[in-house]
Amino acid sequence: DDAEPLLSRQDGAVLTLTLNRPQALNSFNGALHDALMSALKAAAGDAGVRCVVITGAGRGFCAGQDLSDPAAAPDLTPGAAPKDIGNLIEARYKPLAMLIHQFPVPVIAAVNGVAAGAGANFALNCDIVLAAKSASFIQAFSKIGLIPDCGGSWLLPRPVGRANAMALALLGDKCSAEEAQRIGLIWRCVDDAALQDEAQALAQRLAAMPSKALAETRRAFDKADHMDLGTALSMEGEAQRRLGMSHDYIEGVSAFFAKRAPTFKDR
Ligand code: T3D
Repeated sequence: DDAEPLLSRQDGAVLTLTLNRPQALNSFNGALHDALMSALKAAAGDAGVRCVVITGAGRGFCAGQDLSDPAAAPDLTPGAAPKDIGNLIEARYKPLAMLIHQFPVPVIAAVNGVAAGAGANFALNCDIVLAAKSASFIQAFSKIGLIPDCGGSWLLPRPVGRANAMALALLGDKCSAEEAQRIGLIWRCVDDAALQDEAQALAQRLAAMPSKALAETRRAFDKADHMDLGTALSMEGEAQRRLGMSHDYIEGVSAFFAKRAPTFKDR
């Protein structure tokens, strides 16, 4: 149904991917999943990309799984056999979530409108979530008899605590961007008209920073979640050992003493 389910634009080292199924609030069908995975995989292997911005076309960001996609939707004919949708999670959502989780450069979600179901958790899995004030986040799963997927069980309780996470997931109510910022679910929200410019400015800033260190920071935060302080300190030492041997560290320190802007290139 879509000519181009994903739009792609590169400005310098910033790649912007726009989910482009506005008639269905950019919900995921097979074509969008395929296009997104291949664009992200290509960007991960492209030294010319140092930050990715993901946003949505039209009034929504992403309404999660396209519930009319025959590959995923239940057969609504009375008496029809239930469908195994577990495979869809393994085949589509898990690889997408893991790719972003391990991405070599920062990924920003510029949430321009409603983010529901897997669309909300897809956004929350990005490194920085910037949202328009009119945007919202909905854990829509409970309304259709499912659990939060696309990483929701892992991503939700961490930043907002169990009490907030449980209410969001069980009730499936709309959480406004301002409320999402207040409870720490997202980094911040901005005026609607400023969203794309702010996201691009942030992306250009991150693109000029030492990508390898930024990716190691994400990795360290996630690993430290399961560690005691002593183990975390050792893990930090290992990361500093790796980063200390990198071009970027030498460049960063040289630039500091030379009082000039650094040119980072590791990835
Ligand atoms: O196989 C599996 O299902 C497993 C995978 C699960 C992962 C998941 O993501 S499960 C959760 C799926 N998503 C949802 O349940 C959200 C469904 N959508 C909504 O609840 C509402 O659309 C919103 C709250 C997001 C927005 O409401 P509103 O009033 O602003 O817009 P609307 O009128 O409901 O939607 C606009 C159009 O987009 C509409 O089409 P129409 O009537 O204009 O032709 C609507 O049907 C379509 N649309 C919205 N969400 C989806 C969708 N079409 C297909 N799939 C959707 N998820």
